[in-house]
Amino acid sequence: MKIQHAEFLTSAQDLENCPYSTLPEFAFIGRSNVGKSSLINMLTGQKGLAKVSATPGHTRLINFFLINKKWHIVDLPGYGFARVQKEQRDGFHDRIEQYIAGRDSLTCVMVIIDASIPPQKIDLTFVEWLVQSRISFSLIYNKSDKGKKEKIQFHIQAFEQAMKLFSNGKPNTFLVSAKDGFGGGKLIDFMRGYC
Ligand SMILES: Nc1nc2c(ncn2[C@@H]2O[C@H](COP(=O)(O)OP(=O)(O)OP(=O)(O)O)[C@@H](O)[C@H]2O)c(=O)[nH]1
Ligand SMILES: [Mg+2]
Repeated sequence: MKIQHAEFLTSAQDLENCPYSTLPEFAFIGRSNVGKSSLINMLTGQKGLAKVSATPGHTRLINFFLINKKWHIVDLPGYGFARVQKEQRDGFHDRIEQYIAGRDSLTCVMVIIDASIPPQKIDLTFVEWLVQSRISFSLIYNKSDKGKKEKIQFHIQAFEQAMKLFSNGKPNTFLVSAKDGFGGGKLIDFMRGYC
């Protein structure tokens, strides 16, 4: 199933300034440069919808997109960008955490993981926080086009293994590539299932 209609709605600095909504909402989050914005463009079929950058830390605001006039995708700033000043970085984290923990219409947090590299501590720490906070999330392994299939599978298994230290359950997982479109249909179907 494809997305027929997608439009940029608005940007917000923090939870307080997010638009009032009762529509189901899916927030895309992950390390800087993991491909959150690229993934949104791939899913919507609109290359320039979310801003993609070669410079990590590009997305600074909470960006809202209206999908098929029925649900929202939200592009969040990436976490763990070392070149952003520490004070500013912590501010980012606070604002993102407040949005995730406090947004009533948030249906599912879509955690984007780079499957082309081994598990990163910062991703595991974030996922652990979601588990402890009892926030509903899915894992989206991106960049499946980058490297051999065996290596990608090895990284995914290692991530799942590491998660066992703090979680009994197994979240929904998806393997995708924002670059070549792999897995996009399944991800859209999953989100549409809530709408
Ligand atoms: N090979 C490959 N490259 C990708 C994929 N997804 C994104 N990229 C590249 O990764 C870089 C970062 O992509 P963005 O979409 O800007 O990443 P982001 O997570 O939104 O980054 P921030 O907004 O800085 O947090 C770009 O150069 C993309 O072209 C993918 O699936 N495969
Ligand atoms: Mg981005």
